[in-house]
Amino acid sequence: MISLEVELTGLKLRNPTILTSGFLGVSGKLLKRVAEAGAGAVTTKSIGKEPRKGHPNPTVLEFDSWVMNAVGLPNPGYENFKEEIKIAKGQVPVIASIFAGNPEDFALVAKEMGDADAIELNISCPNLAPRECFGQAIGKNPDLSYEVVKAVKKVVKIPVITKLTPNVNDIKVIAEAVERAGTDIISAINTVGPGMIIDIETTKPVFANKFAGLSGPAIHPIAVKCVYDIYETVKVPIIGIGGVSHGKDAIEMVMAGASAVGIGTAIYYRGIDVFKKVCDEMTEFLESHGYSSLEEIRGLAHRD
Ligand code: RRO
Repeated sequence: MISLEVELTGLKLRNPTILTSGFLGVSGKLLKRVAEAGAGAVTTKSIGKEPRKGHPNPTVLEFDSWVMNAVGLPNPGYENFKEEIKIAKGQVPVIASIFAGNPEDFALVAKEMGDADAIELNISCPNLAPRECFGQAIGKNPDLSYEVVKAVKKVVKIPVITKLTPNVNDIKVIAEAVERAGTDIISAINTVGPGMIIDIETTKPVFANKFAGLSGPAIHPIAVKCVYDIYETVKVPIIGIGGVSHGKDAIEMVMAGASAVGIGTAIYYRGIDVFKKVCDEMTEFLESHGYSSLEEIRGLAHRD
């Protein structure tokens, strides 16, 4: 039996499937359930300095090939969330996703996440008004992205993952900036957009927030290209996120250069067992093609 174990700078995983930050990361109990269902690591919903309500409903809509969300960073604030991380711990590494509006606040929240096994810096959420300097307002700017990573690296010892947005001219520029600032790992991508949908009967935008980020199978080719570009630019390990629903999608990500993959939206389509299913399908692919490890296929798509 081929081992799917992977090690990302300081983070040992029993398999390369990671629950991405999102709706199953809101409580310690839910994170535990995902670990029990087979994930190699789990990520919390993004946590900020203050409690936030998020956008009004509808916030998530599912389509045949993609999901749209405009959840709007709802969270109880870091003080009220610390206990959930303690509850989630035990089975697999717990990654605390955090967001803030400036480097100082990122550092402040990061310092309080010491019970987590790693921190993910969300500088890539597309669902905020431009006047709110959160999310991709930071991640679209290489200098700001650099400052955030630098500030966090100064105050924490656990591995730092930086999550990039695809909604930029050139993701290589951002990847280079966050590596130079000391990020240990890069995860990519956050949702694409935002986009919008209009109800042609009522003539109104369907989302209360009007605009929403896209995830799921439709964005997978964009995510693969981003991972491919990042792999050409940096040395740090990459977590490939975006439309990973089946083993073949995960294999594609690894061939583009990913060391592990994030799974989130696929839970809507394939259930919570998707982590185990993807691992079984990856193993089956490797065995049937005569490969003996994931290492053997990492970055293969870059060969001439
Ligand atoms: O909460 C959200 O609306 C959200 C976040 Br924090 C994110 O990083 N990506 C996304 O699509 N939605």
